[in-house]
Amino acid sequence: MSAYKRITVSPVSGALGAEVSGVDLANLDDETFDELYRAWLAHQVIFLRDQSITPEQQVAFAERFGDIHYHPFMKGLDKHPEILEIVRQPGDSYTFGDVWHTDQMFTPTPAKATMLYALETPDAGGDTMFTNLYLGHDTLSEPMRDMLKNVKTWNSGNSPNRSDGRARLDRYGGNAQMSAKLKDPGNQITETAHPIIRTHPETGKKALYIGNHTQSLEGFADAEAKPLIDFLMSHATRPDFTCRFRWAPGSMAIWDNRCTQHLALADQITGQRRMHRITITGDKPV
Ligand SMILES: O=C(O)CCC(=O)C(=O)O
Ligand SMILES: [Fe+2]
Repeated sequence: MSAYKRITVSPVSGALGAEVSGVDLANLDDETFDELYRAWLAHQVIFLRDQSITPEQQVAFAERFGDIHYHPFMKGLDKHPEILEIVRQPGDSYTFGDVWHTDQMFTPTPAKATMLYALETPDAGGDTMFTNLYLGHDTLSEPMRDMLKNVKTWNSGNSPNRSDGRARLDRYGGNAQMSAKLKDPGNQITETAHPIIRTHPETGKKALYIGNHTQSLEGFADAEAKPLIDFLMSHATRPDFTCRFRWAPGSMAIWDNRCTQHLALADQITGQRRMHRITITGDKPV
């Protein structure tokens, strides 16, 4: 018997991710939302197709997940500051989110969820990949997990060692529409330590909480931390821990940043790609 009465849930890979049908975001009742939320916790990222919603409807849907998070470095739409519009054109040399990461890991309370709604998509290119950080944790050896038990990462929003050492303004130069949205974070905190093994507050499962914002490991010498971070990042993003989503206009992806990483593929796109993104505030990782 299916665990769901209103929705149909079809996994897209052996690792994580499921397409969910039977949901109309323009007309969503509480029972359907409860099933969708359960599917989201179980599959870590869910994908909806053929949705047609206004910015107001997207904001209302997002608020069912929690409070809206505002990106410290990026401006939202003038009329809808909750929504960050992500745009890429053929020929742009910068792709927003083009390295494996988990959203806003550099803040004390990183994003719980991110939802991306596709308005314009190229015929080919511009897919998004996701990886399962529960698997990243569970497949480490016992001695490695033991060693990491009390280790903390140090994460930065604006000096990623791991993006050629270039700060945001410099990196975003290859995409005029994204660099125009950059803003000064003011006095918001953009560097934070977090436990590298985190317990998901809703599922109780342990995840390997690491991403490209991770610069170092607290108390470790750089010569010790770098190879360890390199190993853990390549382990966490093993192809068999991932799934890949191909967008079409009206597609929506909602991912759980507490147990996944994602990456926007910086491949060739045949036409403009334009998405509406909202993030939800999360808890302090423990
Ligand atoms: O555009 C995408 O596919 C994802 C970009 C990203 O990293 C994000 O929206 O958090
Ligand atoms: Fe992201």
